[in-house]
Parts: sequence; structure tokens; C-alpha cells
Amino acid sequence: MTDKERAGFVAVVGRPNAGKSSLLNFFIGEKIAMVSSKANATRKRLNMIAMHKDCQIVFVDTPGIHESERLINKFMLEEALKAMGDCDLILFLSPVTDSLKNYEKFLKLNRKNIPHIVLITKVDEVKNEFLLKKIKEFQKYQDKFLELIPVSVKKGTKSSMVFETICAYLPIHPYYFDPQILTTDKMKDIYKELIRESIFEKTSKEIPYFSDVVIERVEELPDIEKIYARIIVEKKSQKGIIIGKDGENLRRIGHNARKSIERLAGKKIFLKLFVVVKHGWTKDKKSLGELGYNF
Ligand SMILES: Nc1nc2c(ncn2[C@@H]2O[C@H](COP(=O)(O)OP(=O)(O)OP(=O)(O)O)[C@@H](O)[C@H]2O)c(=O)[nH]1
Ligand SMILES: [Mg+2]
Repeated sequence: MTDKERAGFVAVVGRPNAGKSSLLNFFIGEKIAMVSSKANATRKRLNMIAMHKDCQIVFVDTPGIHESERLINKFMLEEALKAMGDCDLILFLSPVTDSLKNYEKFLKLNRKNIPHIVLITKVDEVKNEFLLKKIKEFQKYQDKFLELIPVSVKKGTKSSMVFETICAYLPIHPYYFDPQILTTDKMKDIYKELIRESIFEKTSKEIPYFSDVVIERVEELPDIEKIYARIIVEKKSQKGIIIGKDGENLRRIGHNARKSIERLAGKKIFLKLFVVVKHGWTKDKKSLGELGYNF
């Protein structure tokens, strides 16, 4: 370690759909985290690593802060709170058109008073005057946050500028991980997320929220990788919708997921999907644990 080396964990939090996963994919330059126009997409913490000069930023993507009675949602909220309680710095994401209500809620949830930076997201959606008004509103809390930075994935915010600011607040510490890697999560877990993303995109209503994915087997051959995955749903009727007439919908889900996985893996992928019903999995602790949602 050089005496200048910095490293730290940075939890990225905010309400569902705030743009957390999109911003992190943009920051690290790879599509690793699933993104959706539908809220409550991310279910688990995911480490995404960026290097900036002598500084390693271990971003932790989190599920949106959202309260609900369903057990899976309780798990998701706990994931966000755990990440917040166990990091060096928090990035709180606030979409530019949001009121400050969610931020005020976050201040209460940040019980350990971990230092935080506010990122105002999706600033491409408004005119400059609106953004300036929002920045002014936040001044009320200027003694609470370290910095306030407007960002936009669509407009292409300068990542290096944001990294520079983040690194200034990270401790002098040896790197936690190999500086070459982008995530500490297994490829299998990333594949699962990319298949879930495809389900979010290709189905509607309750289906995305009652489905999950288990990667059964991955076979790495010299010129192709074969992935066998199971889609879990809660009811027989949902299985029918996922599969669609003559299997058309399942084919679309598979095609879309395969494209994203191929882009990431940089090789040809064969993807085989099966659909099974597991009654009440979103409400049952044991079933959630089997799907990797342990709490
Ligand atoms: N206009 C605009 N839309 C954005 C921007 N960043 C993200 N989005 C959109 O916002 C939606 C939500 O993005 P996500 O990255 O999945 O949001 P999230 O905060 O991770 O959501 P959860 O995982 O559900 O908590 C998607 O439709 C994105 O395309 C941006 O800079 N500008
Ligand atoms: Mg997300």
C-alpha cells in the first residue's frame, strides 16, 4: 500500500426507481446491475467497484427504501439499512422531481449518522431553473450533507468528477479487492439479475414481483457458455403468462436476457429457461433463503 492509497465502501441508497443501479452501471462502464422502469427491481446488495487514481470505491447497490408488509420487501428494506449501517460513506439519490420528503425520511433512518453526499438524479428531465430551485430547497439541510451533486446518466455526467469528490471523503486504507475486478459477486448471480431484468421488461402487473430466478447450471465450453435457469412464480396462472401462447413470451424473455449476458460475457451464450410454481415464496422465510434472500 502506498501512503496515499484510499479505499472504502459507499452505499448507494434512495427510493425505488431513483436511478441507483443505472448510475452504478454507468460509473463502472458495464451492465452488471439490473435496471427497470418498474420500481423495486433490485432485491439484494451488489458490490460494484470503481478505481480512481489511488482510490478504490466499493459501491454497494441496494434495493429502494420502501416499506411493505410482504416478507420479500422486508428483506429488501433490511438490505438497504444494512448497507447504510456498514459503510464509510452514503450516496443518497434523489430524483430531481421528488420533494424532500424521502430525504427527510432517509435522515431519520441514518441512525449512525454516516456522512453522506446527495446526488440529484435524472436532471436531464428538467430545465435548469427547476434544478436550481431544487438545489435551493436542499440548502435547508446544508449542515447535514457533505456535498450536493446533480447527475444524469442520460446526459452523461462526468464520472471522474464524482469519483474525485467521493475519494476525498474515503479513508487512507489498502484496497479491499483486486483493482482489476468490477464486482465481488459471482457471474451466476449477475446472470440471475439479467434474467430477472428481462422478466421485468417483458411482463407486466404483478408478474415481475412474484417471480425470481435460480441458475441451475453453467457449462463453460471453449466457444459457448450454456446456462440453465429456473424461473420461479407463485401461481399456475403466472406460469401461463410467463410462458405465453406457444411459448412466445418465454422465448422473448430468453432472447432478451441472452443478449445482455452475451454483451457482458463477451462470448456466445446458450440459455435454457424452465418455469416452475413455488406457492407463496415471497412470504416464506425458508423459500426466500433458498433463493439467496437470507435474513
Ligand atoms: N431520464 C432519466 N432516466 C433515468 C436516469 N437514470 C435512470 N433512469 C431511469 O430510471 C428508471 C429506474 O432506474 P434504476 O436504475 O433501475 O433505479 P433504481 O434506483 O436502481 O431502482 P430500484 O432497484 O427499483 O430501487 C429506469 O427506467 C432508468 O432508465 C437518468 O439519468 N435520466
Ligand atoms: Mg436498482
